[in-house]
Amino acid sequence: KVRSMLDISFPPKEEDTSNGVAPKLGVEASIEHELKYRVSANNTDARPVKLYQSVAWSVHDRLVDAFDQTQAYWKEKDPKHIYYLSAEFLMGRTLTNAVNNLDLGGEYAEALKKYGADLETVATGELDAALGNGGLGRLAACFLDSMASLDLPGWGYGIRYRYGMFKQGVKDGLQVELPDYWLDNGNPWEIRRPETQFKVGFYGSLEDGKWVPGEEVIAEAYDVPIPGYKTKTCGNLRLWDALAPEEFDLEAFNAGDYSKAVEQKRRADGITAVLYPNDATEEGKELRLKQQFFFVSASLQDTIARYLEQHKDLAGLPDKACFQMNDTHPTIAVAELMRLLIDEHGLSYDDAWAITTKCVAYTNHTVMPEALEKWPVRVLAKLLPRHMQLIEQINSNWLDSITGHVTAKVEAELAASDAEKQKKAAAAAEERKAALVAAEAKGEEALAAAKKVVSEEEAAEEKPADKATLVEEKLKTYSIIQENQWTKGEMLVNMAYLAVVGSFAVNGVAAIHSEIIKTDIFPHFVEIFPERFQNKTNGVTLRRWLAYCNPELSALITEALGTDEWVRDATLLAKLKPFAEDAAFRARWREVKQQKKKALAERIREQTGYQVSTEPMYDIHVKRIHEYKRQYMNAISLIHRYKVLKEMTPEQRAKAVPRVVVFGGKAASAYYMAKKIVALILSIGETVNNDPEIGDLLKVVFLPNYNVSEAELIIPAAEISQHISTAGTEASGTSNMKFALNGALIIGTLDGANIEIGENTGFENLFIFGVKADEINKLREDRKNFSDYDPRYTAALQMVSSGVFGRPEYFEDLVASITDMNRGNDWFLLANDFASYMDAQDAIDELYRDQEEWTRRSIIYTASNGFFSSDRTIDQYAREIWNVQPTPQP
Ligand code: Z16
Repeated sequence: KVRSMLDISFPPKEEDTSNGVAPKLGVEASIEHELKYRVSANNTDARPVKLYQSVAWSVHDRLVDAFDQTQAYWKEKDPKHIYYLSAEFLMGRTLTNAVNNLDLGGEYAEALKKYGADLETVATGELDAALGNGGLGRLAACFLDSMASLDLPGWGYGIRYRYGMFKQGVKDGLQVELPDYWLDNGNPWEIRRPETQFKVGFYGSLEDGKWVPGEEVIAEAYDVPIPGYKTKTCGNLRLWDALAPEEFDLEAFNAGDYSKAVEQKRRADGITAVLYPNDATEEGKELRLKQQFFFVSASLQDTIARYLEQHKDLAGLPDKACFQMNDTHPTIAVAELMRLLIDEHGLSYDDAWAITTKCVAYTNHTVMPEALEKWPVRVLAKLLPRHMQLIEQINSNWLDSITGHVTAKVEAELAASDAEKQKKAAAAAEERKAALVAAEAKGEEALAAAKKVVSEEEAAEEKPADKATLVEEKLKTYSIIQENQWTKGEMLVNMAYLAVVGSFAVNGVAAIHSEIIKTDIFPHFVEIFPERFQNKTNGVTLRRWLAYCNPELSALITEALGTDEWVRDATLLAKLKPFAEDAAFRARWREVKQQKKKALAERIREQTGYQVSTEPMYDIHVKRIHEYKRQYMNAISLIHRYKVLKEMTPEQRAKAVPRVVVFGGKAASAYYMAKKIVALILSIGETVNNDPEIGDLLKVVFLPNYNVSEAELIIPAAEISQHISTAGTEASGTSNMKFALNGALIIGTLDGANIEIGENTGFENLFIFGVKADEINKLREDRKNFSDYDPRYTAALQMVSSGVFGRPEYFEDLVASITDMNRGNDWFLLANDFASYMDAQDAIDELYRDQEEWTRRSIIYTASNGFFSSDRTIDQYAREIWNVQPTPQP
């Protein structure tokens, strides 16, 4: 701890534990108080943002009470905690969630009447906390909500980026990136803890085995209270900010060199400045590794410090702390925990390893090779020399421990493959012996000739492979440190392997994904520790993703079930099933959907200027833009749809099923193809939406800046949603669950959690198409000879190339990526899946004509997917991995 001089204790507590003015005031008085004193606006000029700020501060004070009480209770009870280490937490807005989880919705609504405002409008004054890219970061946020709601002692640990996920704009038909300065209006949801600071070192050297860092920064804590749903429990998300040492050490600052201090500040600021905007692709930048180590080191130091306040012996750490590593981003935790235990706390290597491997668990979120982090030894050794040394030791111990296993494997393989060879060799040797005997009988000359033949034959004989070499070769495939397959001679640390070796549990995020990681990514580790591998199918919080984003549908569900308990116990949703057969209920269900479509149409007009009707089917495709997610295939299908509509007679058009197709999603700023996909969708929209012949029959909308708040508006309005990744590429997907729970039907591939959604909902209720994951490898091999292009596909691409949507040169690369066998080569198999995708689309149009059946299915979706509540997921983590018990306050 750096700031021990500030560790003063509070004055003795009074009976009433509330520690601020506001909670002693009623809701109405507290809003007034905040308006006047904190926000400095009088009632008459309370503009929306100011009103938001005062309401937020008023809620903040109530959160702080819940937070202090929970944390004090947990400190006293000292239960085992789960620490969720994640480089990303995609929280979105907090106000609505906090008010409703605290069960204060009614009171705040009432108090706001005075200002002629409602909570929903006031809530739009808040900027999203977008400290994450997409699925992984949002999953972490859902998990925090569920941990608190299940009264599980747990904290999230991450980085307080000053700039979150960039804001996406559209200019001249292209994506532009704008900085996201989300702290602009202050942040009422965080509590700065200047008393909680830790030093984090970088660079430097090892002197007598001791690490002397060449650069040091200070990690300072900010706490974000996480209220559970209708429980006293309030968890914590602790985010770290980086400060230069001189910023707090005034003396050194004064004595030292001013410009050096400025430089140090600049470097420290850089660490927590901005989130890397890549979803499931890695940016191998040193600064990224610096961010990872920065938050991991601070979090581990913090945990150990708090543990040691109450316990003497670090051997007990595994009984009190579990660290869940969210993807490989925090994997340096394995080495850092070792370093802290050995170098800072004097444990032996073996004791430290025993503790580490009982404390750490790892979740894998992707099988995409470009996303599996591999840090060059050169980079790691420079930034973290002691950690590199420890990783080498971990690796050599690991390889030693499995040499017996690998040798036995090689022996078995040799035995199998050589048995045949040896038999042949023995027979040949017999023959040669006989030849020599025969030659000897014929005399000297014949014998000499025969000997010559025999020695030639022996030389030509296949030697049995050298076992030692084979063992060495095989061991390399298990090694945490491996040669770069592209850059010979460069050594890389495979962070996923380090995570598997250092963890007591490894899990995937959907059933199929957890199988694929066992067969394709870590098969050799499964041989050694089969029991380490688990599945934890993802989930989403029903609070944010149904109850609060869709209050209209929630009210209907609650009315039907006669209770709102389903918000806590999602399995109760199954009781909705009979209502699917009730025509009156279906009509009301449709009415709600219609209302949500209207809200989305309004948003579309605001953001894009396009006027869309609320009558057509709302078909939604929102997620990060990525080739594997195949927004491009959807775009091609829409070109075909446009072409067909153009070719129709007026009579035919009158019978067509109209659609509004909404795309949303960000392309990583350096992702060349993804940006072209965005441009193509925008261009198609530009042409189609302005074609008077088409009118309401088809609208193609790209809604800019898809984020958590936009999702809360979009998802409830969806009638069909698209999850069409190439089978085997999407680890899970989580928006598929949100759409299903909001009664949107799914068109999708047999990939990720789509499969389990199909199992729960009944596959006959989904529009499933495309090749299966186990066919992918073969199909990829066959691509060179692929000739079976669907004529609709070819014609649509021809329209792109010929400039129907403008800028044909700009789209040339994009077209080539799926048609030219030397450029991209259709890696994600659009051509293979296109025809079956179109069949599924036709089936959708057909079903939509039958609104009663459509609505029936919609209800079935909501009723069937309670399984995908993150409460279920977290309960499984808590029981099957973490061994953490609910610890509610009495
Ligand atoms: C990410 O969002 C995901 C994986 C990953 O390795 C890195 C990032 Cl930033 C996503 C997966 O792509 C998605 O399938 C999954 O649902 C999500 O993580 C949560 O598990």
